[in-house]
Amino acid sequence: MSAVRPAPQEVDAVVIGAGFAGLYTVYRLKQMGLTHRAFERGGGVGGTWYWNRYPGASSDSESWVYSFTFSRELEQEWTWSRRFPEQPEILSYLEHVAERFDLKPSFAFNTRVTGAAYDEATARWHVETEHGEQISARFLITAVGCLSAAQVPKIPGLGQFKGAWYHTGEWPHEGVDFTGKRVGVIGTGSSGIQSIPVIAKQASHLTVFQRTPNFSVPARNRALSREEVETLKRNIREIRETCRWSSIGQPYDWKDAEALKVDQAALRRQFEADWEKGGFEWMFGSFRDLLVDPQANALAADFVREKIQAVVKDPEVARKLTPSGYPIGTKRLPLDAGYFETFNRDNVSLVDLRETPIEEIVATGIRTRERVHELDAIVFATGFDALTGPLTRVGIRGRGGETLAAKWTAGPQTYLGVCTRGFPNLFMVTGPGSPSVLGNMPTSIEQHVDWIFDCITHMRELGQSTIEPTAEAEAAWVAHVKELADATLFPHTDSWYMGANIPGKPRVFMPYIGGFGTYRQLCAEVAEKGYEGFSFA
Ligand code: NA7
Repeated sequence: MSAVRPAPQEVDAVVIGAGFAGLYTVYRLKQMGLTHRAFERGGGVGGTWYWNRYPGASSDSESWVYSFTFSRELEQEWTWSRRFPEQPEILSYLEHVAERFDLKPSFAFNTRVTGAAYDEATARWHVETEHGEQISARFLITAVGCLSAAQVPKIPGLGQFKGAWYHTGEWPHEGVDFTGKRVGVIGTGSSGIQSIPVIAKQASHLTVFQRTPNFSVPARNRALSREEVETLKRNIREIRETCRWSSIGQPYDWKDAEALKVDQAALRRQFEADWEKGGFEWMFGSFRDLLVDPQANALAADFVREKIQAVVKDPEVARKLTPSGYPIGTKRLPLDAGYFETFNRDNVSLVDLRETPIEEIVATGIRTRERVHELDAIVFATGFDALTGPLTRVGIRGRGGETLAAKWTAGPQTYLGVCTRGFPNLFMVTGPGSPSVLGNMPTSIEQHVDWIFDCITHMRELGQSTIEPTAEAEAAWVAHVKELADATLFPHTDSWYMGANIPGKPRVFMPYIGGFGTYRQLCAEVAEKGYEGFSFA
């Protein structure tokens, strides 16, 4: 008897991912009574927080905004312990959400989606998993995260290294004990800056391999008192409402004042006061010209440079750690817990890769142009193929078999960052061209998912089976995203926002930088005008 392939299972929607976005998407699907299957490559819920278990991993948004708003009960029941939640607590929160709303049964875990092809004849998506499952769905909703495709640079010789190596974004679940070990960390982005102070306390020696010195602002993380928690819970609705309409989805916004127009003593006082507060507010709740005017930016950059010089005792190390040549804030600004102080420890050394580049990895460590640094373990804090990487690697094929990767060779083409022409009924939660990583992620996610479900409701009411952007609307949106970015200092810097960290990736500023509140308003207007810029069939 020949093996007959079973007919694909038919559902209304397939969801990929079980992080904040996937969980909320499944919640909404259940609420609307739409049949669905959801897939997650990890063994449990959590997304980013399932994988990024490196020492010191923490959210850079305050806990009271880095959470869901869709349920008042959930909001009141859950109590965060710290100002900035750390990875284990965020993972517990997401597990709680999954249990509380009975979301887990919707997911197949340890199941990678290996392809999704749009069939024009049936107007349905055919989705395949690594286990050979076939599903036919009307809607494909990607909730794959923006920073989930980990990048290990192709440094020759990694295969011969006798020690252990790790990427921060794919950290072993059992944890890693660096006690008594000589550890090398490559990379000084947020993950490096969060993990370096913690690893330094464990390792016998830590060598930090730095390619570009980074600016960083103190997080000043701390436990929340009972009184604070009570006040926050009492005011949570107003706090959240402010986030919804602010520039970066946070409960603060740019000040009306401009750095170049205020008195320099007042500017200094403001910088100092915000520095003491800690957190992103130092930059993104500050003078509104900081990210658009190079001279204003230089005032902020000089302030941080001074702080570095004041903290780091060895003048040569301080020199190497001091960033220059790019505006502060145009690489994703890290928050830290004693990062620069760590370089005053006797067991920490810094290798400036601009002076002595890595040549290869050898059995016993890393060889730079100068010498071999003997290591027992290497930590790659080398980042991600951001925003487009998580989507293009799924193997999504639209009309005529075109892949997303092929369509986006010159940079992502989307309308509102949620849909892309030629891929009908594909919805990308926090896709490129939306504010996504420039805002508080849960705020971005909820807005996108709500918009998607309003759109699906609209289609249901009008009996429409497919939606996709018009060519004109998509081209205009791509141009608008670029125009907004070009009015800022961001495009001048090599950053993952620009795709500059991935060899061969087109140099395009990928997120929408017009402000989260403005974006929310635009999306609402598109919907009010009968989904202007979309065509239905
Ligand atoms: P990032 O921010 O992309 O940082 C990666 C770091 O690794 C950065 O310092 C890079 O230097 C460095 N890097 C990358 N490739 C190499 C090679 N080949 N050699 C040496 N150094 C290298 O990633 P993170 O994981 O820290 O943060 C990602 C986001 O996650 C973060 O912003 C939050 O939003 C959460 P470079 O600056 O490119 O010279």
